[in-house]
Amino acid sequence: MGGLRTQVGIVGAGPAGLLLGHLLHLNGIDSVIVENRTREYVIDRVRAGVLEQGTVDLLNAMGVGAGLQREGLRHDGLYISFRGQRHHIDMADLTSGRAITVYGQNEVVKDLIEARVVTARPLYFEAERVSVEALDSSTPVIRFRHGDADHQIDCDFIAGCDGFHGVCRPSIPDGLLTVYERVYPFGWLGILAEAPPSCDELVYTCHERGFALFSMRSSKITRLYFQVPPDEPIENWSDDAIWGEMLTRMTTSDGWSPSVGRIIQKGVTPMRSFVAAPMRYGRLFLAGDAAHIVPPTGAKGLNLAASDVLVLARALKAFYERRRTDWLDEYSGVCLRRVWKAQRFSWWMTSTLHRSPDDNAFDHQRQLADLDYLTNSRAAMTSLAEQYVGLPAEVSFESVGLSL
Ligand code: FAS
Ligand code: PHB
Repeated sequence: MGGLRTQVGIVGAGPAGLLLGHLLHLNGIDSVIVENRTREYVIDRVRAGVLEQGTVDLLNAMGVGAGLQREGLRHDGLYISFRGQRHHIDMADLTSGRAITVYGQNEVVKDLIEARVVTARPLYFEAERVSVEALDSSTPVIRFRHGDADHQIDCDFIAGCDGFHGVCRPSIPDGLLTVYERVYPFGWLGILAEAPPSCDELVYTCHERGFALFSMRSSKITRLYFQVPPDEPIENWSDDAIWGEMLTRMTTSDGWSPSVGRIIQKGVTPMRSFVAAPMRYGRLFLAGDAAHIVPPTGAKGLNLAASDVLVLARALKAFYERRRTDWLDEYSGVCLRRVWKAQRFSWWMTSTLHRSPDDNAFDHQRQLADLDYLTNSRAAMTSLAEQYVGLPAEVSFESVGLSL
């Protein structure tokens, strides 16, 4: 049995766990990261693609922004398309210069893993039978098997960054968490395609056949989605059928349509809104998808994970430097305030742009009127823009020893 000791044990090497590990490293705080998948699986997993201004600033301030600066695509605006017409929303103009950057989550994860390796701090992949215990004691424990050895890590704190299906949230005794959930009656069929982007910014489409989204990863790779029933088998969709549906929903009367190319990845993602509160139990702190899930329509998932760990890193730094515990006690409340705003925004984007099976003709006309108002009102466009590029951070970069 390998006995390890660390200040912060981190379960999960997704964006939340890796970002936290590096923020703690930059503040001289020790951590061990335990991940149950392989390094390749974690890197190749296709997920988010949109980074808020604040997440971009954080990655740069942490010194892990080289890839982002080299390959990230800054977008000052986006399009909302309905009734066969694209309407541009100039987010940078409406938010005094703030913007989003399109940079694949897998690239973010790859950059953070490389940074972790450079720090030589422990990062275990392919950990089996991971469990957490003694969460309400002063020495919580992570147990796992790695190779043919069992390991125990004695920690001061555990960060549960193990996503929605992880072990940390379910380890909190029953009855102590309040769960808020809405499961949507549709999912997204998403593809990666070898096709150069035919538009320089994202296009969100509300079509009578349902939602569709044009996004990208690079000057050669596009990422596209359309709405399907939640349990739709991907086998039902040949590549030709997928392109047929994409073009039907997205083509606009000015002749714009996504360029077609070889599909290199496809899958169906169910959609839900989920919040578990509080985001703390004893010495266990939940961050990212372990505590909350948003439908991807608002592109908030990855960005919320980043803002959670920024708040957690500040609290842990204050504890180790000044034995302050008030920020640890405030962690859940501070994060949930931002989480609920992102939940509201993601629900609104989802409800406004998707066709719900029990919607009737009145609902569709109301949606179109909502979009008509949105794209003709500076006030409404400003509201969307400021939420899409990301509301100001809850805590300052200085409070975690960073400067922009
Ligand atoms: P993650 O799920 O990314 O990471 C958790 C890590 O913990 C994983 O590596 C997992 O393998 C590991 N783990 C799980 N159980 C464990 C255990 N028992 N022991 C050890 N490790 C364990 N968000 C957007 O903003 N835009 C998008 O387009 C978008 N697309 C998405 C598409 C899909 C299919 C999914 C599922 C999510 C998408 N999201 C999107 C949301 C996504 O970006 C998440 O918000 C983001 O990955 C959250 O990061 P983490 O909290 O680190 O969780
Ligand atoms: C993506 O690029 O994968 C993406 C962009 C915006 C979203 C969701 C996904 O809302």
